[in-house]
Amino acid sequence: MTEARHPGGAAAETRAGFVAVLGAPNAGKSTLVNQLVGQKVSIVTPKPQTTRTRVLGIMVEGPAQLVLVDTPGIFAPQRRLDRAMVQAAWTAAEEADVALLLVDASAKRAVEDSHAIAERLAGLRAQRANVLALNKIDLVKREALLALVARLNGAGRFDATFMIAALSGDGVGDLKRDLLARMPESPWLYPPDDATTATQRDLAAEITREQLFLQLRQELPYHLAVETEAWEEFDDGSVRVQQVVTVARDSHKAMVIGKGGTRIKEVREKAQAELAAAEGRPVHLFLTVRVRENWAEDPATYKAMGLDWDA
Ligand SMILES: Nc1nc2c(ncn2[C@@H]2O[C@H](COP(=O)(O)OP(=O)(O)OP(=O)(O)O)[C@@H](O)[C@H]2O)c(=O)[nH]1
Ligand SMILES: [Mg+2]
Repeated sequence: MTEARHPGGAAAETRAGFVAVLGAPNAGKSTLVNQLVGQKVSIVTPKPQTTRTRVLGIMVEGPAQLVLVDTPGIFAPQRRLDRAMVQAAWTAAEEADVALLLVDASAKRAVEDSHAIAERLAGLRAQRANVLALNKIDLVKREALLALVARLNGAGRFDATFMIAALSGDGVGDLKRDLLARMPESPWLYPPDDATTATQRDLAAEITREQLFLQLRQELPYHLAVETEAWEEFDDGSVRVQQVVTVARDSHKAMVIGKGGTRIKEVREKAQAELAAAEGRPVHLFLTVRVRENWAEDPATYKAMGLDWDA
């Protein structure tokens, strides 16, 4: 068909579009985006609500460019920050060419956690395709998977269903081919070598936040933010990165720093090593912990994170 309209030019026809990756917290959305892009563009932890804003991962295969929109998990929001995170996910779905619902098939409440999202996506289907992917199939028996598909897609709400393990990449190739084929004819949306729209400063702050998520207990990771304040490159090829960890209380600051500074030292060392590997050059990371009681109730915080204050 394309050939008929563009004689001789069919092979050069490009396609591109956005795929919003949606799902309950901890479904493996960021893991999947990193797997599809082929490098880490979004942080991953075993804790829910790791991703706080939309993160774009970009990949090209053949004539098609996929722009994957990693989103914060969708859950019943309590705080203003939670509300803004959930809204960011829905905005991504509304703006995308394809909505991909990712479900943690190993979760006890897999259906309950995703049912409302599936319903709302069904309502958006007039404008876009909805694809369902059951994730973490390495942890689940096949019979259980089939039962889960029947419950989630019984009403035929989805245009396609896949079973994957985002972590190992099992099944991800088939999903990728399906998504690529769904992209509309379009010029590419980003330079083909770009893997993300996030800046080095953003990525560096996220790497530190990932360490804080991994190393701090209970609710503490949800009450802090990280920002890169300075990024200075030297002639010897190294880079000096200065970041601030903002917490809401003195007691939180004490826990982030740890006894004799041991916790912040460990966070700094791990984040610095990962950043140096990502940058492919020596990195000197400096962390300061600051108390700002109302950081989560400050419109400037939301603007900096790309979230909507009024969500
Ligand atoms: N066993 C197994 N674990 C997985 C798989 N995919 C992701 N995980 C793990 O699931 C956890 C959550 O992964 P994330 O990618 O951070 O999940 P997310 O959906 O982005 O989570 P939020 O950003 O918090 O909403 C991590 O510990 C991952 O390693 C998989 O295919 N198999
Ligand atoms: Mg995530």
